[in-house]
Amino acid sequence: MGKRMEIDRGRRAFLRAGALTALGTAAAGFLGGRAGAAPPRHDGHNHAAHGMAVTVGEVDHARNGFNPTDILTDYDYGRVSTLEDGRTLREYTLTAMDKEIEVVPGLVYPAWTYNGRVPAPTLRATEGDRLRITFRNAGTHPHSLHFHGVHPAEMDGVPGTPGLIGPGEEFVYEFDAEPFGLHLYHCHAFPLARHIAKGLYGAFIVDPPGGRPPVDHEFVMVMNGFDVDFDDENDFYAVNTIPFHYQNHPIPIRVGETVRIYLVNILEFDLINSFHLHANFFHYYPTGTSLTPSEYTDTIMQTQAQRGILEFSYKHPGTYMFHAHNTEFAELGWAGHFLVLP
Ligand SMILES: [Cu+2]
Repeated sequence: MGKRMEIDRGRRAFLRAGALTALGTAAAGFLGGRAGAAPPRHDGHNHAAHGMAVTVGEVDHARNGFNPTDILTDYDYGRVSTLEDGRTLREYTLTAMDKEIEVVPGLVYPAWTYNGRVPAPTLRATEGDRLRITFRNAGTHPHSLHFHGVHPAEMDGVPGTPGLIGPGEEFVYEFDAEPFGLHLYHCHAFPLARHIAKGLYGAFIVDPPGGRPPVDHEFVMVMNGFDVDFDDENDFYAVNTIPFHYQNHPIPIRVGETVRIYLVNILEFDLINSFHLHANFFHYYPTGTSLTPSEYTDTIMQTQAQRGILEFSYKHPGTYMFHAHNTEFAELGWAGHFLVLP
């Protein structure tokens, strides 16, 4: 309990300080739901204190260079060619670069990114494909690409291997896409927590030969967070980086349409993250390495680097929440809506 109270105090102290400085007036509305700090309305009733937490205004997606709505369905299949042995070769280029990202309106975070976005591009291949990834470090610190999957030690991207490179250097990773499933990649330079928390991670989908059964929608969701005051505790939580994005911009689907979510947890500093779907249940495929679901549920949890595939459809039209069932995370940004149309 002592530790917990310290964490809470630290966060609140930051949020209070932020309201007066960096967060500015726009983001002060964010505090309304969190701490009841919004100014009372003319009838003296503090409406925000009863409603859901939410950000006021919009971050500048164009300046950020990415939009979480687009990230849901943005898959990078690489530059495709055929090898002499008939196998498919997929070539990708990833560049590490320092970049400021507006996380909530008015609050800019000095991120480290692959290709200028957080999360990094979702790389997608089919099991057995050859992958060739040219990695350039245009940042100010040593970085690497560490893939989850099966590959030789020298392609593992950890200290002591050729894949950990300094600023201005380049390295080509080459290995086969295996096993099929939902994986991820991230920087493995030390201190690891800092290199991950700064934004160097992305989803890596390996489809089974022949693919999964077709669905109406496939969405990529990377659960992450931001420690904007660098005290090794997260101040904001999100799916695909921007807190409350899918609450402010609900994801439209239709009754009866089949939905597949590729869900990855990369959250640093907190032990466990979770996903809860409202008024519905989903089939869950841990790590996506089997075509048979292991569970039919409405809530799953993942520790860092755990991931899994969710499949569901909605029976009734309406607006439905999805969010971390760690309630604190939900109130600090990890909450969204599906808009289910008739
Ligand atoms: Cu790094």
